[in-house]
Amino acid sequence: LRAALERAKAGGAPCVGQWMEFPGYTLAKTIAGLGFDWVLVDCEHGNIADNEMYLAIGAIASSGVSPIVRIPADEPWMMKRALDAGAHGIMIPMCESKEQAAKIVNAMKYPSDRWPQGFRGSGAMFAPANFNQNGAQYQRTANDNTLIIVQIETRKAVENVEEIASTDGVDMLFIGPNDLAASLGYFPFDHAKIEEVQVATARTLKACKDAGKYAGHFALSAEIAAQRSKQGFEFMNCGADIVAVTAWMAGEKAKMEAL
Ligand code: 3PY
Repeated sequence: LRAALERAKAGGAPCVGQWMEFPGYTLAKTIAGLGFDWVLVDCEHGNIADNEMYLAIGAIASSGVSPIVRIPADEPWMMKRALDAGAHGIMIPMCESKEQAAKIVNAMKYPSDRWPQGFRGSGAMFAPANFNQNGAQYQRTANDNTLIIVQIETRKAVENVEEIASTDGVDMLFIGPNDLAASLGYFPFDHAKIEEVQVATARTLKACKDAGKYAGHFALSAEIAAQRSKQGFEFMNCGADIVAVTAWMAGEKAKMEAL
């Protein structure tokens, strides 16, 4: 995952993935088999319970693709479960301050010389296999290998974005444009057309560049993802399973009715 992000940062192909809202080993395997850099298992808004998260992570990692889990909130126990299941990266919604970002980082790091404040508990039984490692190798390298992604999606987050970006251990800031628009007082789905949202987006991107952090943006199509890539974002999805299923099936239904 870090190699794909570095490729994107160096001006190569963006680090692109897909978004899973449905549960299922076979669905995860099918999406990962399409050859994305990553697939995100959305445990914030998706219908994905704990055991289904485990299955999806295993399916994605065994396809040579990086599983990323979005947890519902910045709860250390949720980070621990997703990390222990073998996620290569964790996305945390609604990060609003440097203090919150630092707490997130500490929860995701094993205590070590580099991370004396780290408080992740040892006991990752299943994660090593999803990194093709044994337990000791995983224990030694997890702090460096697992990606910490915080979401910028509120007015307060944007006000503090330079400080959040400068937080040691935060790897990426990822814009949730719908929540950001809502927090700024607009209808979420109109985010692309709203100047204030785009100004906040540009400020977040600049904060990432200045702090040497990766920048990510939510996108539900290749066109939008490519636009964000041109703007300087390294990491974006280009769709979601629920959107693919409903758009395609509704389209076929409409065609059928017209035949
Ligand atoms: C948003 O658009 O607010 C997101 O977090 C993407 O799911």
